[in-house]
Order: sequence, then C-alpha cells, then structure tokens
Amino acid sequence: MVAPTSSTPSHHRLTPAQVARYNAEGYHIFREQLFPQGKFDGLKSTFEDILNGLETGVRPESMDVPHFQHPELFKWLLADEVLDLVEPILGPDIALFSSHFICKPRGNGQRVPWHEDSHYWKTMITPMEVVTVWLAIDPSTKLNGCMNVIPRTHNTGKLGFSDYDDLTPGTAVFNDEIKAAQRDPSKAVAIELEAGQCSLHDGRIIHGSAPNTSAIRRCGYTMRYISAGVKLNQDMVGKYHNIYLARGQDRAGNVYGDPKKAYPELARFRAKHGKNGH
Ligand SMILES: O=C(O)CCC(=O)C(=O)O
Repeated sequence: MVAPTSSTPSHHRLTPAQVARYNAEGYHIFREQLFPQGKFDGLKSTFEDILNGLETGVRPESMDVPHFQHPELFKWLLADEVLDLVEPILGPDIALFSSHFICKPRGNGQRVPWHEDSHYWKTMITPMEVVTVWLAIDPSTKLNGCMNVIPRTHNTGKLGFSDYDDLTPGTAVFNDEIKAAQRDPSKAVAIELEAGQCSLHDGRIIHGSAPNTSAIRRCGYTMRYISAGVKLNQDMVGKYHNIYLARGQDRAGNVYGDPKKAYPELARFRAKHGKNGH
C-alpha cells in the first residue's frame, strides 16, 4: 500500500487515491490478506461447521445472514481488519448491514444472475450506500465461477435500479435478472482472488457470476457495511432484519442488534415468509 498522507489516519487500509478510484469504478480489488492467517483459518473452519449443519435440501449458495444464528461470526464481521478497510469509504461511524456465505459447490454450483444488490434492498435503507467486502474463503477464479462486475454501472444507466425479468425459480441463486438490454457483460471484469483476499463493491454496481462446473468449490463471504448515518426502515424490516453498530456512533436514530446474542426468530420469520436479504 502507498504510505498514508498526513491527513489519512494510519489505520486506514485504503489510500485516498484508492477510495477515489473505488467511487469512480464502483469496486476495488484488495490484494493483501484481509485477516492474519490464523484468524482466516478460524473463519473458514467456522464456515465449514455451519455448512455441515445445513438442513437437507438447503443450497449452500443461500446461507444468508448466518450471523443471526451464529453470533460467533461477529469476531470477523466487527474486526478492525475489515472496519479499517471500509472506514476510508464510509467514514468513522459504521454499521454492519448484512452478511452471506455464497458457496457454490464443485460440479453443480448455481450461477448468480446479473443484478444490483440495491434492487433487493430498496425498501430497507436510505440512502442506498452499501459497501460489500467479498472475502474469498476458497480460491475464486474464472474456472469456478468468480464474481464479475461491470465497472461504473453504480453511477450510470439506471443507477442501481434496473428493470428485471423473472427466471425459472430454482435455476439460479436469485429468481430474477436485469433485462438484457440494460446490461453489457462484454464490459465485465472478472474478480479473481486467492483465498483470504477480498474485493469491495458498491451496492448499486451490476454484478453476477457463472455456474461452478469445476472440481473446486467456490465460497465467498460477503460482509456488508453502511455508514451509521444510513437509516434502516425498521417498521418494514424489523421482523426479519437487524443491523449492528460496528464502530463510532449512530447518526440516523437506528435500533441496533446485540452482537452477543443469536436471533433465531429473525431466521424463522425469513424462512416462513421466503425473505432473502439479498
Ligand atoms: O458471489 C457471487 O458470485 C456474487 C456476489 C454478490 O452477488 C454480492 O456479493 O452481492
């Protein structure tokens, strides 16, 4: 990393130039290891335990908001290593918005249709400013279905709110996809990562990924953050979603969850009503 300038706090893991590029392009690839090796290994083994405990028939791509039932994940979700990476973008007051293990098994991993995260979150938060840290639990390459982003689409076209066509349920990770006329996959950039590396993307950027037909599993852990000045629409989503104050102070009058507690009732509501945070 370039040495911080005198005005850049020394704990920041992105330089002002990298933040400016992230804001312009809508994504950033972070080539360092996000966590020290032992801490990453701990996350990977926690993930393997959760994966092994999945109920029969639940696809491993759909391990959404696992922290509601596994508060041990806050050891990583609220860690300085991650918060120091998003603080240069979001500022010092930070909340954890969501997390998701998107694990594509080898051989038959489902594709992620072209989408903007904002399409799924539009009633949840205002303004729509989310940074996702996509941490490679496994190596993620073109061969096993790495994420692809279409640069600058967070700031162009439909600005995060494209129109969608329905897909046949069960054929992909989501049941809808941006209309073909509103996306140009020829402009996509493949985000290939070694295990332990991560990328960051804006919640409005168009992104997606191919099926995994390779012999190597592809799991990414999405850790999603907002400024604590972003307002959660508690009346609408309070039965199935929590956010957590990660650093600094609340600036929006939000209610925050307790990271020491599990919230199985949120998971139950989501399962019963088919709610997916993404
Ligand atoms: O894991 C993928 O391929 C897609 C990830 C994604 O949709 C997201 O992080 O928002």
